[in-house]
Amino acid sequence: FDGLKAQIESQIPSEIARLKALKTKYGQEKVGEVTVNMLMGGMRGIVGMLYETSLLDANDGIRFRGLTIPELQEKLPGKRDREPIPEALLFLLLTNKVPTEKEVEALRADLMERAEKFAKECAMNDAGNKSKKNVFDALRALPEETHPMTQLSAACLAMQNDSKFLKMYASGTMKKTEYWKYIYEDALDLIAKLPVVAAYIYKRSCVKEAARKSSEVPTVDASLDLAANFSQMMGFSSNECKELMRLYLTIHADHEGGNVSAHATHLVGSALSDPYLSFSAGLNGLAGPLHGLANQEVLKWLKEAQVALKGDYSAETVKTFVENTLKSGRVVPGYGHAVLRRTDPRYECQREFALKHMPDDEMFQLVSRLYEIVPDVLKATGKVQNPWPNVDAHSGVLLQHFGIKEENFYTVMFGVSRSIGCLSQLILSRAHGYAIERPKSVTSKWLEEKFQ
Ligand code: FAM
Repeated sequence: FDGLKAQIESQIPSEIARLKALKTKYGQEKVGEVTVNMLMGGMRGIVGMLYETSLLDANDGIRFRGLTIPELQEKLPGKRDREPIPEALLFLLLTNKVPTEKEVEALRADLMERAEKFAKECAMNDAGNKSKKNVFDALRALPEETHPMTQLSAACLAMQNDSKFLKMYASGTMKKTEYWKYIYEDALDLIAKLPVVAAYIYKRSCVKEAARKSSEVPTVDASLDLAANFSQMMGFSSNECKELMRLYLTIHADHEGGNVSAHATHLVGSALSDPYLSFSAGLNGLAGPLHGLANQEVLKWLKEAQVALKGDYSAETVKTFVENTLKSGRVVPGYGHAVLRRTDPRYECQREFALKHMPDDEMFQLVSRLYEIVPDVLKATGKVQNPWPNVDAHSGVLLQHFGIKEENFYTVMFGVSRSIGCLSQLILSRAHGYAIERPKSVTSKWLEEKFQ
């Protein structure tokens, strides 16, 4: 299947010409100013990179190639029920075009073929030729209690041996204009392999009951879509859970370029590191509690609240619980955002999913109650820029409901999804010849000398 690759290729000349014209015409124009506050505040608000696949507006929320989440839900083809499938989003991100049903199906089949081939080869490897190690051997060598995110990132590195870009670069025969083709192959391989590796990590390390545990290479059902197969490999075959996985993998895929995981992937990739190296770096950033790990933190916190509140979700009691969290020096996980200044649309669509599929779930009711209370408590601190919930405030409660109760796995699912956005941009960055990143840093002494 080369429909998608051919479409990307056909767009490259006009995209490069467009970027060149932008540079020629506006190369000397200013896009903003940098204050010392911005410099010292984590580069907040500095316009400093090109990132085509999505754009975040403080008030409108995220747009994937111009489309909001409700628009994705409406317009992307390939749906099994109501939610879009991530294959359709991947096509959109790479081509800036809503694909046809046929195009989505072809991409789905391509990804599932890659996944199946990978899983079969590794399983055969396990059964037969023990001298040829594979990524699952690398994971088995890690202690079972190693954090699942560390395992996922290590797995990316362990799979780097398979990088086609790496081999071509080392051969010295690849032209610069061809880089993207091998990055594309690696990226699609990686997007296909990650759910298999993640399901393996789940069953080996996260699941506690002996009956659900396994250290076998998962079996891929290539007739399914990527998300449904992921859910099934983890041991959840209900249609509702598959539908949740489609929503989950779609909405976590991309959030413009400056967030830690996207930026880390982009930065490392700019040194021509292959997708395995680059995305492993992104995952390491996603594993931080202020970024992707927040979904794990939220669940822990909700469980703490359940114990402390003993079913009393009255406004006063919940408010005191939230205030105590702040008093203990912790952040309220799942609330706040560096860019957004409203309730995250990714929160809203998960809330809709909950209202449709599990309105009576007790933990969902707690989450809803917190939504009424937390913003005012955060506003009262006088320093929180955005008191509204983000994506992580809701995802865990949905997963719990459908049986995915092991919260230390949640960020791994985020990572599986994030590969779709980060790696799409990585392909485009190489296709359009982006430069290596090298911003200027200064010392505090330099700043003092400049302004004193
Ligand atoms: N609870 C308590 N304090 C908070 C807060 C929260 N949820 N959000 C922000 N603040 C504090 C923040 O710590 C800072 O305090 P200091 O000045 O004492 O350091 C102050 O408010 C101003 O911060 P800000 O400008 O509003 O936010 P930042 O842009 O610095 O940080 C976040 C953004 C996301 C790191 C921050 O809101 C936070 O820590 N939230 C909780 C963790 C979380 O949910 N992260 C997930 C973000 C998510 F969308 C993702 O990446 N998956």
